[in-house]
Amino acid sequence: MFQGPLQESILKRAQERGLVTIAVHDLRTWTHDRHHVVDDTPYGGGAGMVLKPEPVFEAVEALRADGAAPIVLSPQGRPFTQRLAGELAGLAHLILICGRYEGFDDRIPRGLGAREVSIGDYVLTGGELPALVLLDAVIRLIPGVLGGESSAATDSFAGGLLEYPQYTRPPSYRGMAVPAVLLSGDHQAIARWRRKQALRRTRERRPELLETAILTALDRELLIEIEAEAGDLDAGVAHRQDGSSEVITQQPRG
Ligand code: JCH
Repeated sequence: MFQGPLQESILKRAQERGLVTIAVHDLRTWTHDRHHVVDDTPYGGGAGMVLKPEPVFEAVEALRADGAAPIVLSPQGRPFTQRLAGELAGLAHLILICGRYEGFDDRIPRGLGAREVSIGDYVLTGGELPALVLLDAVIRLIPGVLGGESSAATDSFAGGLLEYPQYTRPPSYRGMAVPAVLLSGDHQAIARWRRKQALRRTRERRPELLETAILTALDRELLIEIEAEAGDLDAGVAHRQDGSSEVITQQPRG
């Protein structure tokens, strides 16, 4: 499950350039029985199996010589965010613990003093894909991993807002034109348009992000314009991207 994503593109290059080292270990290495069993039935009954504590503790004790930060991937974890990715990118050594079955003996995260992290409110079959998601988000924040121009600092979420819409050639495709302002060469108008679009998208798709975003005085002016335009739309006034507008008349149905 790990070699595919880790042996492609940016994550592959980061490893080749020595910016990050990733080792994958099989928990069955730290079993002592003939069949290398890592799961057992849950106390108290119930369907399925849970991951046993012994192999996980022995694995982490063998691997954490330098005081690495253990992280258990789990649907019960703290939500993984860009902020947490940034925190983890500042740590020297992470140990990502991936379970299977119906979860973990609860003494695993507790006894290891591990962070528990969830990549989202849906149930996957194990922790491997969450670990890869976390690795991808963290590794791209390590200095030198991305090219200098595509700085991770200017990403969506870095400023707490969604990204503005982007366009490339051709200028018109299947009846959809690139907004004229982007072809105007007016850099100030472009910056203002992009900021307004970022605010509009955030308001429409993720309004809760506006509560915590860092907003300037200009942002608050733009949000007032956006609100007014949304109110107008309810009242039957359409605004075009070029700034013109018109009243929409609607035939009564029936
Ligand atoms: C995992 C499972 C039923 C867990 C076993 C280990 C993480 N964000 C996120 N979604 N899913 C996971 C995740 C991580 C590790 C494991 N499973 C499967 C199945 C469960 O409760 C009924 C819990 C899922």
